[in-house]
Amino acid sequence: MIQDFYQIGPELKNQFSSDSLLQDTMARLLPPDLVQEIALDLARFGERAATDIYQHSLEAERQEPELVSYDPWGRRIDQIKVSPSWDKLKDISAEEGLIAIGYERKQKEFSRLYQFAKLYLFHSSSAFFSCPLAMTDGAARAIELYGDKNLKERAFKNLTSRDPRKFWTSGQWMTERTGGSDVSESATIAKKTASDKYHLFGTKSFTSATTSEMAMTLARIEGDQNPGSRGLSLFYLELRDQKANLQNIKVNRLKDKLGTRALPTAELDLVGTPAVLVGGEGGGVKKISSLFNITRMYNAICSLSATRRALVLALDYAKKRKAFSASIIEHALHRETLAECITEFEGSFVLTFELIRLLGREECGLATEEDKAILRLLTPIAKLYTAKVAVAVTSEVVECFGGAGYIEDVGIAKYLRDAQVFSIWEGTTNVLSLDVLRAIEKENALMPFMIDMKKRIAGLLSISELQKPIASIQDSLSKLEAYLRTAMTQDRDYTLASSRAFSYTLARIYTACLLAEKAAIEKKPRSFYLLNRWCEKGLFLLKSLEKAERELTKQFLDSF
Ligand code: MFK
Repeated sequence: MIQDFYQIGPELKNQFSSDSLLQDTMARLLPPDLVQEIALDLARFGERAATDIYQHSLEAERQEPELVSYDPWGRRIDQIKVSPSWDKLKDISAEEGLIAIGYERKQKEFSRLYQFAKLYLFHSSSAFFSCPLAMTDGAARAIELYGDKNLKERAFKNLTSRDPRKFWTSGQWMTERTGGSDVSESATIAKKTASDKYHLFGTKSFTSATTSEMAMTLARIEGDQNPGSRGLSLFYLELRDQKANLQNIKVNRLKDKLGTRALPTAELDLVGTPAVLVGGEGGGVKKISSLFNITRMYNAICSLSATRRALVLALDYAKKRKAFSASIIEHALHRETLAECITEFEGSFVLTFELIRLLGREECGLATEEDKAILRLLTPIAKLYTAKVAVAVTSEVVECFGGAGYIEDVGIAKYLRDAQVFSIWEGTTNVLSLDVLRAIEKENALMPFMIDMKKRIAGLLSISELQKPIASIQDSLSKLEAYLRTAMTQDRDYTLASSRAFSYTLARIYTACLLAEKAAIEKKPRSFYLLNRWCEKGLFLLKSLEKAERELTKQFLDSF
């Protein structure tokens, strides 16, 4: 008999009301009256993220951006055409205050938590409009810190506007042909025309959000003798003149990317583009780090959003899809697989929201020196960790859907393609691991970080359910201290070669401390279970990479 049988696809629900982790986190980190105040807005927005906003993202992905280089008469116009839905996502971003909330600071130090909760709901239904928003937010922060009166009155106001007619997005143009990691090789030259006015000449090879109104970029002022990144300065530019023509910018092509296909990412030539120096000459990398530290936080929140979206769909499907005479959720092995993914997701969620909590405190002048150092160190840690979780989990979720997951119109495969950008954009895992060392070496961030971990677990041994995981955390902390003592006796390459495992170890132990603290407050069996699972997977991941060991690695690679 031919069976009239069709699989039932997964279903998207209100993205806030169906997310108990987000609701609990808001309740844990915000005062009750504020939670009450914002919960309605989050629930309303969560519904939109599952309905009209989501539909716009699908439409934007169906109609990919296109570069029109010439008009019918052969004039070079370099217009990037995007879908009306992409434009609509921009309007929605303004109306919903997706940037504004963070700068109006009506919720004081909790504004960032509120804003990032909305961004978390938005990202997976935004076709990566979250990427221009990340750079917009970063640009607003850089201008807030380094901009003059003019920039604050013009650019900053537009970047943080709730009015779609006034709202601007910003690009962040750092990457040149020499690469995205080693920015010191940047070759763009700035020729001075008047006091802080310049013209830029060079090539920027990855400029996402090229449809933005403005950009922040790096260039070397003509005649500057400082080598490498020391000689780079930070510039602000507006892409178009009053007639909407590009200002001495040539768009050479749009990138044909693995994912993020609705997002226009271009290669540009700057051929005398007018620009304004921001924050004085030199120190450009330091200044633009205020921007990319924000985009790295967006990377973390968007990684979490994508991870959750994929997991929710996989769970929904697992309840409906039958195989071997039962729903696949009934199969013990499938349950184990999903539980492992959820553990990684929830751990990195707690880690990232702690980072955002600290950001809010810092921007409202409430952070202690220790908080600031921890914020600096947690930024690369959360970015690198959440990105890898997103890639691993979305890959597993494709597998959860079997062959259907591998088919484009089912809509699952794109989560994996899109997730791959998280561990590249705004710094690869290795670049971020080196930034962890930079934070420790330049900002002395390790000591407050270690003290903070110990403080969080102090006294928790008295709770019987926590005895085993706390013992495991303490053991890992002792091993970490032993590693640090050894590292001090070794050469520089020892520290460098270990820096990824070191960063992972910091992520895993710090998260374990946060989960322990949370479990102690909540006293729910589920919270104890999550903590145990997190700890059992392992917290200390470092191994000895002494000179002889590294020599073997070298020979191993040479013989490949
Ligand atoms: C969403 C879809 C996207 C679509 C597709 C996109 C595909 C990907 C395209 C890309 O290319 S993404 C790549 C983007 N690039 C980056 O994120 C930069 C990666 N590289 C780094 O982060 C390097 O580590 C860095 C450029 C920072 C190295 O620069 P330097 O100048 O060799 O480092 P140095 O000398 O250590 O730092 C200069 C100053 O900046 C120091 O301060 P001082 O001048 O006071 O000494 C540092 O402390 C400071 N600094 C560096 N990183 C910092 C920082 N300060 C605070 N926070 C940080 N993160």
